[in-house]
Amino acid sequence: MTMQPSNSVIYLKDYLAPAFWVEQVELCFDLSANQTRVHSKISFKRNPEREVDLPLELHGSDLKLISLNIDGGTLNDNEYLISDELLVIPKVPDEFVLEAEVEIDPANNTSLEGLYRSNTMFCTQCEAEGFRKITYYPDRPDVMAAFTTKVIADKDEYPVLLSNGNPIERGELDNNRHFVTWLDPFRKPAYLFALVAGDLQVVKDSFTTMTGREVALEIWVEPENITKCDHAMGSLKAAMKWDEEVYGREYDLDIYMIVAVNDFNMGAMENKGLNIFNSSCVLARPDTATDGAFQRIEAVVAHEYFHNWSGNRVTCRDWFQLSLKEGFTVFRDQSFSADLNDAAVKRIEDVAMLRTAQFAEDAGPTAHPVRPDHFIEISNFYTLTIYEKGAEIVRMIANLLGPDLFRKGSDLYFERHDGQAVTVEDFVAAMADVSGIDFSQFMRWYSQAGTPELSVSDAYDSDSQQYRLTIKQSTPATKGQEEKLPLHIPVKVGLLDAQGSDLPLILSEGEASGEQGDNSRVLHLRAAEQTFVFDQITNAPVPSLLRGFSAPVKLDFAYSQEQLLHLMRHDSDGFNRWDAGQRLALDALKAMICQFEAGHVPELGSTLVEAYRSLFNAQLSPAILAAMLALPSEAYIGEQYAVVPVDAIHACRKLARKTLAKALEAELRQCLTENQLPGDYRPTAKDIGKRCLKNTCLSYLMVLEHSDIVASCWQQFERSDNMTDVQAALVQLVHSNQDDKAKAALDKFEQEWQQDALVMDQWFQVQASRPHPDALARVKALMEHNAFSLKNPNKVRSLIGVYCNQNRVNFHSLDGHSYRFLADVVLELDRMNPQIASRLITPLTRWQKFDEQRQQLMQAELKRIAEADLSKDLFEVVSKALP
Ligand code: B3K
Ligand code: ZN
Repeated sequence: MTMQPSNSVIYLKDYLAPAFWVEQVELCFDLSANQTRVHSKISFKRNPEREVDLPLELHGSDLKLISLNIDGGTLNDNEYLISDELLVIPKVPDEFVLEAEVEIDPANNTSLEGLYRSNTMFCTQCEAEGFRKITYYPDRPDVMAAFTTKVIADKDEYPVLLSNGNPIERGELDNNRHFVTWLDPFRKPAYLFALVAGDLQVVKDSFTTMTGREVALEIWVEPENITKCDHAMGSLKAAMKWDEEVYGREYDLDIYMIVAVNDFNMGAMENKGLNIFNSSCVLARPDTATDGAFQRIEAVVAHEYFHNWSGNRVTCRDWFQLSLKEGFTVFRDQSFSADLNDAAVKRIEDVAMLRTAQFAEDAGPTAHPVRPDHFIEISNFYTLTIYEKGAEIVRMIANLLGPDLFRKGSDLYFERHDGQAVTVEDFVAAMADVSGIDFSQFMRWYSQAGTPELSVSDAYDSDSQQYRLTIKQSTPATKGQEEKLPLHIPVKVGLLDAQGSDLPLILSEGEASGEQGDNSRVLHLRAAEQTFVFDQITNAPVPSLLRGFSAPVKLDFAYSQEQLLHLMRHDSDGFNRWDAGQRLALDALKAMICQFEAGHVPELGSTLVEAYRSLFNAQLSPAILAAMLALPSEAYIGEQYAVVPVDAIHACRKLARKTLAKALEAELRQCLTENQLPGDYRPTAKDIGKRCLKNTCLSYLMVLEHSDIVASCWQQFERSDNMTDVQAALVQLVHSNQDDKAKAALDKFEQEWQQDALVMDQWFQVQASRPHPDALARVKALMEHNAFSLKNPNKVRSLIGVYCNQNRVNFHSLDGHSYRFLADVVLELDRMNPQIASRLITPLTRWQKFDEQRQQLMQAELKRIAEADLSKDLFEVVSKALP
């Protein structure tokens, strides 16, 4: 019988349906910090589609088996086998009830997977394979069952006892204990199981669904956080309404609960009826949370809610299909945020993140397809590729179908597969069935890793009045995937005339969607090289390519500065207006970097300065103006190079900001004054845009360090009633050369907020990203601060994650000290929390992007890590990253 050794590779092609289905699960938890007893009663039925006589194999890890019986008869030791990962019972009937009792130790569970403690509460995280740390079970998403869960605990310590579904019974027991029993009538895989117990308080509300059913909404938090739930509750109600209106999806249970916990590996978890959230993704009050946090909460609350259909009612057959639920749900939450806020700004933010971080992942040693075909540890695949590139694939499908057909397709998908565990093919089949579109070539998006590159050239012929666009596509080889085939890529284009107006597009060669004469058409690129011909073009146009970022690709076209300025001023596509500005800025920065590397003093050309100056009079919304005034990040600039010139990028970007600040001081000052917001804080798109613009201006002006600006920055820090403005001012003070002010601000902030874990995360972040040479020493010192703990993922991310990913000049310092530091931390962390360790190591795995000296230093640390006894998680990442 199969006993999988550790670190073995699991392949998609080996998928087999389970040998047994589960009809019904009854669980009883008797909670205690170190000795929780879990009793399970599971009815199994042999799957007639698998071979007869297969043994029963259940997953289980870190469990102490107390008792085991089948249909009431206790099993002898020789009737089952136990390894670190499995319980195997060779001989079982075709239908039977298995009862097991196990003991687990939540208080020493630092992996934050399975049942664990966060502060004084108990909570769970079961996705992807955490349920096996709770009891023996077929812990795979295609095994779905109805769960009844009884939770028993001390009445005073744990007055609140929650699980999935609806509460059906509660009562008192001996020894000051009580219990609540929950029934979840919807069949679900074990990864959606949840349990919470603690001394919690609740904010209650309700939602009336489209068919008039009343759903109780509850947000459970530790008592000190009770004033921070309003925004999440508002977001939840907005998400429920939006999903009814846009997708026709109604909530199904009588109650929907959210619980906030401090110790959490990810953002949140969509457990059926009982979402468990990282407190950072649910708690907000104007004085404690920034606009960014408010928006993230809105998005994450919606994301988890949307999973109730895209993930829970219709789930994944196996973990290779992870993007089936995650890509689709990210697309849904992006659309929701776009509808509630400024759609162009939302698209800009999402694409900026994708192009910076997902493209880097796709070009690195852990690159994988949106549907991977093998893994060692599935936790390593909750990636930007699965989530964000997965969402881009769904976006392309939605754009190919158009809104009405896409809605029909999603209705068909949900209806056809309600209650099932399905595959990416099932999703695409529903879309194909309603539209008649052939997706066979498009499916390669799911199986090919790497970012496709488009190289576009054009030619205008005044005699024939024809304009030709020739597009070549290629996808670079990635680890284990040398050969790439051409993809079906939707390229949305427009053509601008000399006045900046869109020309009607009449296509005489090439496949496109839309009507002849439209201002934008979507070209269907299928071959490695293809030419598209536009007729009746009376003058050479300026092409606006990849409008709205219609496909997740890199696009190269030899734009002249004049063409970019033209697009930046006139493009009817908001995204491409912004992108033209980014291209112009990148060109200017690259020129500076060249000068810097040649030993010259770099200078920012006047074209960019004047282009930025003109933005102030361009009638842009504050949010768009802020986005257009921001230079590409150091990370994104680095992405443009085969070998990242770390120091040159930092120096040149800083100098460019200074040049812009000097030249545009008057405009920046005026804009700063005009965008002050008197009155109460509101996290509306309009106000967020204004605050963002104002703080963008402030950050430019602070480069000049004029005393009046420093004084007003201090005043903003000291007097603002909202964290957005306080934090923006704090960053400027701490990152300036005004050491006294920086220290004073940090001390004051610490004094005020030392009791608030989430606000202290910001305090750590500001210091971790400070680009001064003492940064590493400071990070090390802060690890000793009593608000820091290596056991808390938010703290690790805020201090160490931010330092290693955002403080590039220091992290890549040629002494190699930061590489050594990260390796040491990762080794220590791997023994506590493998998921966090294997994520934190990411910047070291990107050694290919750096010069020889840095490569050697980074590789040496990876080798040192590889020699230790590692978790599966870290082993998989490090072994991929080693040369
Ligand atoms: N589905 C969860 C992810 C849990 C990952 C655990 N390793 C969050 C989300 O995407 O909604
Ligand atoms: Zn999700």
